[in-house]
Amino acid sequence: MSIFEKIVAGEIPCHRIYEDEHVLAFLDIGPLSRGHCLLIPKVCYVELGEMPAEVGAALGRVMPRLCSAVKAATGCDGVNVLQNNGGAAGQVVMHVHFHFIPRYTAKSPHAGLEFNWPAG
Ligand code: IU
Repeated sequence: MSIFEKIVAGEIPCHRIYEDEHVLAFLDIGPLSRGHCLLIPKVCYVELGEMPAEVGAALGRVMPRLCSAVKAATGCDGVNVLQNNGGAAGQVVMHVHFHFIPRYTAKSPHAGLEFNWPAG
């Protein structure tokens, strides 16, 4: 069982944001910025290329609303959606997940943690 399957099963606690039959969104335990969350399929696929199209569709259906909800809830100025696919790309948890990372301008009253991606 992957660590994220344990989160889905409730064996490891998380702050749930959205859930349906196929997907779960929850706050990242090590946020890169305030409000950083993850969207995952409930069934474990290690890499995007292994995932059936219907699971991709289930994730895709949620993405627009999740992105809007993250913006509304955090008051951020932008959102990076990022998916590390494979160890060489920085994937650490081997269960497909999409990062939703709120970004704040330096002037934002909501700014908290910040990070420097993309580095260029
Ligand atoms: P990566 O794309 O595999 O590098 O990112 C894994 C993310 O999963 C990373 O941001 C972790 O903070 C996050 N995470 C989590 O939210 N809860 C956990 O129990 C574990 C990792 I382990």
